[in-house]
Amino acid sequence: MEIETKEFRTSKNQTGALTFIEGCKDILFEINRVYYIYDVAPGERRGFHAHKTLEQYLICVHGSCKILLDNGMEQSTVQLADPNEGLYVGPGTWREMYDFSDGAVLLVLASDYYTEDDYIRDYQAFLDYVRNEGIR
Ligand code: T46
Repeated sequence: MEIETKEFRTSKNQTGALTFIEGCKDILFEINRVYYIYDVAPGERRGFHAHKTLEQYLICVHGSCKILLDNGMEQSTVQLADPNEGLYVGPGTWREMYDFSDGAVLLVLASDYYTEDDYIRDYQAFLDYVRNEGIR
């Protein structure tokens, strides 16, 4: 399946690095929520859901982690290990996050507020959803 990553603009010099992300320029959806995942214990796996409408960019701003994406027909795995790389995850995509390195921080820019109604947390329900909605 097609994976959409984006390299955000970064200023680097001898004093360090600074990555910047601007609404409407770098991210085409309106950013309504930011959250971050950290302190993930070794071997833990998170996610196991899809969203009906939510769009997100996932950025591992410290350390590394892997993301499994599944569109109901195909799966792909991406390693995020660069703080200026964003992975787009759109609606109708099952995701699992795993292999978090020690101290990893996964930052997420989301198009909407949190609502449990937007989640599909059962894999068979996800398969039915993408087939019925004609997403894939
Ligand atoms: C996603 C992946 C990448 C809130 O109350 N507000 C929030 O904004 C979020 C994101 C979560 N929560 C609550 C819901 C659960 O009781 O925090 C708890 C943990 O959430 P969840 O188990 O959904 O976390 P992950 O890491 O499995 O998934 C999260 C996002 O929920 C999800 O949208 O795409 O990160």
